[in-house]
Amino acid sequence: MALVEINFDGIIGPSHNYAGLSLGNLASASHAGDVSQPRAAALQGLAKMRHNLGLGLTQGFLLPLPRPNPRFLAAIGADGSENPRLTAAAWSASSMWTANAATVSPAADTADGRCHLTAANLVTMPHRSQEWPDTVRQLRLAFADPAHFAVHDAVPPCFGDEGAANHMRMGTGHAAPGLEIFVYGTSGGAFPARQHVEASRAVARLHGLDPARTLFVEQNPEAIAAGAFHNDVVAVANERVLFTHELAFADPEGTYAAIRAALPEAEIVVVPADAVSLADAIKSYLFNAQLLTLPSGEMGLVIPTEAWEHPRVRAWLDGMLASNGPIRRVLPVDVRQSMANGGGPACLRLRVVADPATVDPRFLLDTSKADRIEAVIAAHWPEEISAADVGSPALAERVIAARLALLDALDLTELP
Ligand code: SUG
Repeated sequence: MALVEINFDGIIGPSHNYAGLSLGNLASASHAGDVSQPRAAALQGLAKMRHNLGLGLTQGFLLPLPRPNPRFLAAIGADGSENPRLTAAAWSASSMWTANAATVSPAADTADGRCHLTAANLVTMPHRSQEWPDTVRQLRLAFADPAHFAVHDAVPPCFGDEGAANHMRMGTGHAAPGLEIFVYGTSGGAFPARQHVEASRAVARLHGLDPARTLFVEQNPEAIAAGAFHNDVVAVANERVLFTHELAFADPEGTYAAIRAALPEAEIVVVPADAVSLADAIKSYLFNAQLLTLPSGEMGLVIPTEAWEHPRVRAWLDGMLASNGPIRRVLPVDVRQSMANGGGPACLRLRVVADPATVDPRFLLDTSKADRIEAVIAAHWPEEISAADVGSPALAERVIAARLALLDALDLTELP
């Protein structure tokens, strides 16, 4: 089979909760202390995967990581009873947002003709910094074939790296050589800039990218200060199309010119701030969308229902659909449980261009496997977790057993 884009969604783990751990992520802060619904969350994520499978697209998934994380607690000499924020960190289900699992360069872009993946160190947020060692184990299992894939450890922690959420790829097609665009932050005012340019440069070197087809673009500090803690909250690209908010980049015109110089076919759809303000874009997560090439060749935008229901965003989308632009369909999905922690449809997926036959089939989804996953979630995932439940030994046992039931159902028990 030919090379295709495969979206690997994170299955939302059984410890999903709202602990308000992410400074600069407005949704996470505003839902701190709310009661979460892990079962509903995981079913919403699975329904999104089924939706995209139903569009005729290839769909994969990654598994929740072990939580509460015994290795994280051991590394800081804690047993989980010391400090509620550290306990919550050890329980965090944040690996669901696989757009932060790694940065991926398809084979057509790399010097050795293999698809390269570098796990993201996620060092800016303690609860996320524990993810990468388990993530890299999983990536090495899913993409084990050395003829087609190279999986790198995370770059050193002195350089913050948040993975594909700050990386876009444009080109004439998924299989053709592409332009890789790394977006870094320098200052977010009160909020941290999570992506360091030196991390992006390191990833580009590790992947053997051609400097003539690689751009390093600064994120607009105003966007970070407004709550765009990752670039994928204000821009998304697919093949020749970039869909972006006017205020996403520090130098928008320079960025568009550099893209057009490297890719003359580029089509840049800019949403002006006087139609959708930065605040509306971040609240609705309009840009945290999956911009997908459908089997018909048309492009569709999978957005969260929050964007579809937002009056000014809806007005802009209606105008876009009525015009003759490159994005022909808008497809709303309900991922409200993830959205309440700042994770929209695009956060929940990692894009990998590959021949599905070269990927470990246990990580690829079909309808019968989705049924199997759904049955495990329905039987084992807690219905609710309140702030007071986080740290409870009885709930920890249930969360651990739930994940193991899923690994068992998918024949993936070799994952630690
Ligand atoms: O890193 N939220 C995640 C959301 C990640 C979204 N990903 C992308 N934009 N690609 C984060 O801020 C919330 C956890 C908490 O508050 O408990 C959290 O980690």
